[in-house]
Amino acid sequence: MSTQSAVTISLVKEAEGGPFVFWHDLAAGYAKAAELGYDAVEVFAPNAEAIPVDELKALTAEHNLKVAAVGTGGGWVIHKWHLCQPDAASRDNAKGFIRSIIDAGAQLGAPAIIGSMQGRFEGEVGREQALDYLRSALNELGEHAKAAGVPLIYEPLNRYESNLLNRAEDVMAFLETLDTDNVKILADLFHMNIEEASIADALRTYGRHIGHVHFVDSNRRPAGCGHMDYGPIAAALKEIGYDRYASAEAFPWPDSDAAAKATIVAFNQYLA
Ligand SMILES: [Mn+2]
Repeated sequence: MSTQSAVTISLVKEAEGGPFVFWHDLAAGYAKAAELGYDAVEVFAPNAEAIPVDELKALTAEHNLKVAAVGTGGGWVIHKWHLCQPDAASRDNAKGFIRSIIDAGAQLGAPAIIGSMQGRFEGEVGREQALDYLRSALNELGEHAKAAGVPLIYEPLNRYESNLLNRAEDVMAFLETLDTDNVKILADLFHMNIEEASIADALRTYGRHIGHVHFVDSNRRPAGCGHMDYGPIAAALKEIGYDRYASAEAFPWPDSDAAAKATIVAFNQYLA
């Protein structure tokens, strides 16, 4: 099996203006994704209760599209919770929020993604303390996801969004300190373009640990609308035998339909 295609649908009002292709209408997003030949959708909901599992199961059956992954960023965008906050109550809120999204996604066979919910170190929380908080949370949530039958996806971010782990070498060293074997890496090409000397080499460093890819261009516009060099990226993904999703997490530029179309054209050119 080769790489599968996916496209994002955001249901989060507070995230408007963010890098998601389709917005607020699951049925319309599924219909358009199916028409363009996508394999799956990635759903970003404000919380677990807002993930309509039954409706998604029906849409999945109707359009023969799977749910590639579910996002957890609503906990940060709406509540400003994250896993490295100084007080235990806030960290527990963050973990509970993510745990409930893992459970909802698992009913659809979809893993949850931890991106902005990882947080950052600042103030009274130093770097090592924050990494300890993150390690503990990933161990706990990774094992929770394992029991639910899905991996847990951890997304390294660029330096402007988190100061914890920005580069593949550092991420891999950290990953080796986890007790759980159920945490996979999300390789987001936009973040990697900012941080890595070579995106292709970084993908090889991650190797079999990659569980999801955010397929997007250098400027967060859809693939093909920036200056990303996809040839070496595609070659690296093929070399490591990547067979999960390349998901369009891009601005709806110039509009949602055109962004979805541009991405699937680039996907078919490089990754299909
Ligand atoms: Mn991403």
